[in-house]
Amino acid sequence: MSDDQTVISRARLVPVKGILLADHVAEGFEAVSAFRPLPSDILIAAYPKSGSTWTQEIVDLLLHDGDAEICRRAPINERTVLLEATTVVRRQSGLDQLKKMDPPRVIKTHLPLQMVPAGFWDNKCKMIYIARNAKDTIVSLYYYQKMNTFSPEPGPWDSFIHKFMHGELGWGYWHDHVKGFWEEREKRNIHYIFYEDMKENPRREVERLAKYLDLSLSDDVISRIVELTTFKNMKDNPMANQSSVPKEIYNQSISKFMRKGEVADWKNHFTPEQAAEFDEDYEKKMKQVDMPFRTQL
Ligand code: PPS
Repeated sequence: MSDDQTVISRARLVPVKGILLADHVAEGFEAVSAFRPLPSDILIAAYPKSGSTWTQEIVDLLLHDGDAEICRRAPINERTVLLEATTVVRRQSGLDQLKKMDPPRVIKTHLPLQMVPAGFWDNKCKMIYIARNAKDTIVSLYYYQKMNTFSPEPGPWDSFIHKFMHGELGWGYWHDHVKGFWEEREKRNIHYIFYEDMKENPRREVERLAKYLDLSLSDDVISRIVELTTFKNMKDNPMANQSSVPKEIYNQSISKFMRKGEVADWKNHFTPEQAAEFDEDYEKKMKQVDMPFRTQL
């Protein structure tokens, strides 16, 4: 029982194909794996807390010519659907939601590349991957697991860092997640974005996204989309800020979903010793790839 008398049953992590998933997601994995997408489906993939909601909002706006009203037709989780969502945390599973949606459908997943349903590759669906530097991702995830009362208990910050380094937080190692999509991006036509690039030059990234999606939009529309998807505007938008998720699930009095939206917030959380240990581990796991991650702008 929590302080406000809400019964909380946090998820347990269980391995599926060697990857730890929340128990309710693991239970539904077979059905998710068998999902047959339409060729027009667009998949947004990301390790948690990397900026996927931001990307979902941009893509929905791009598909609707920057029409703010249309993009307020429903909360972000209903306009664009988490493939592996279950009825433990949502009114409907992702698979049931998808049955009722008209194409082109925007689908989100946190699954690592090797667990993405084969149909997405068979149908050559457009696929966008968003990655964020590891240190800011883990800070964001720590606050998220505090406020998302169905996610595993994060525990103390220091042990959370170790769980991240040892791949004990769900969805597999962050390192493998970002590398998996990076290494396949050319062969499989994956549009790879970095959160830090979006922060640095959102217009350039929105234009790149439009091009990838074969959309030709006016400069005005692009400007409007950039403006509608600033951190401040999304934070104030009830259809984008996750305020419609019941408080029993997302307790935003603990931490807002739209929390800070910055690059280098990790500096406010890592001690110099923690940063040094993290960096040493990071070098070992990332040395074979040359990925342009930035931990500050
Ligand atoms: S989730 O729960 O996995 O879907 O989270 P995700 O949406 O991938 O990532 C949440 C973090 O992205 C930040 N965010 C933004 N940053 C900048 N601009 C915009 N528009 C934006 N929208 C969301 C959000 O605040 C989370 O990061 P932190 O660092 O916690 O603030």
